[in-house]
Amino acid sequence: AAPHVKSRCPEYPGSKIKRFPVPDDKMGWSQSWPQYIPVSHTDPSVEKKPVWADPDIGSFSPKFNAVDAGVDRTSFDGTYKLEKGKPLNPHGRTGVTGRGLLGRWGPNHAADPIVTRWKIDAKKAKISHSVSKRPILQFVSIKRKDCGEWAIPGGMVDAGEQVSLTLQREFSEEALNSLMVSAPERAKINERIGKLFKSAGFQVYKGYVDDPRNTDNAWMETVAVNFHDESGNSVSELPLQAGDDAGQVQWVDVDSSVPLYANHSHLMELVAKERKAHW
Ligand code: RP5
Ligand code: MG
Ligand code: MG
Repeated sequence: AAPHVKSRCPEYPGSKIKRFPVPDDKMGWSQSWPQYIPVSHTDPSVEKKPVWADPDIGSFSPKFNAVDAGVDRTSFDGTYKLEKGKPLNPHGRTGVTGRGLLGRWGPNHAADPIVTRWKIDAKKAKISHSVSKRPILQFVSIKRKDCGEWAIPGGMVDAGEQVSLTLQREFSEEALNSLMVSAPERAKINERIGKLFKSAGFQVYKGYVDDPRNTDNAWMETVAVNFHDESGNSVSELPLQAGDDAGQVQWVDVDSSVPLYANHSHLMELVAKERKAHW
């Protein structure tokens, strides 16, 4: 089974709320556990009813396990169960009920654009790792403002949005700061990255994300796609500038020792394997 560790982190992000501790052998819903008393939590930012969030269950009963009004409520893990009208996390207990920081009941769909190039020296020769002897990949990484962790510049799929568009949009917002420039400037940015993002890319992963914001009733899922600049002259020269929920942005070496947000280290491992790069 995919790891379910960050989804059980002791303190819920952006709060002082302590999750009810869930041991490995009590994760599954099929295990009856009468002593389980999870904490209910919905962040004030979600309760404010922003456009990206659902209303509370009760007044609201969307079609779960279906695409409903443009919102994809299906899970890559198959059909999820409901309990008292609320979706149950397919990977089991997390110690928190409600939505926490997540807007949607059930799956919250994101897309993760993994933009890579080879690490090169002054003479433009690929640099190999001294131990693995394999060439080193670099990817565009952002430092998340919410937790300070380095991550892939991913983001939520808007209602009705094509995932291919989310990938390009989130990359331009977080790594190129496209939200803060004029419309013509934004068009120029999209023209520069459009070719790379229009290429098929390598679909790295599609599924559940072990994200610290997950709860018993709301969780992250993603489609991660690798766009690789083999020659190093299409995106290498991009003027990286952090924007939106990113505090910093830079090219980071792909290496197993670099800690990353949520399950992003696992995603980078899959990219390294595919490209026969150092890991
Ligand atoms: C992670 O959260 C996903 O892998 C994606 O990178 C990210 C999406 O959430 P926001 O960046 O919009 O907060 O689970
Ligand atoms: Mg974003
Ligand atoms: Mg983001």
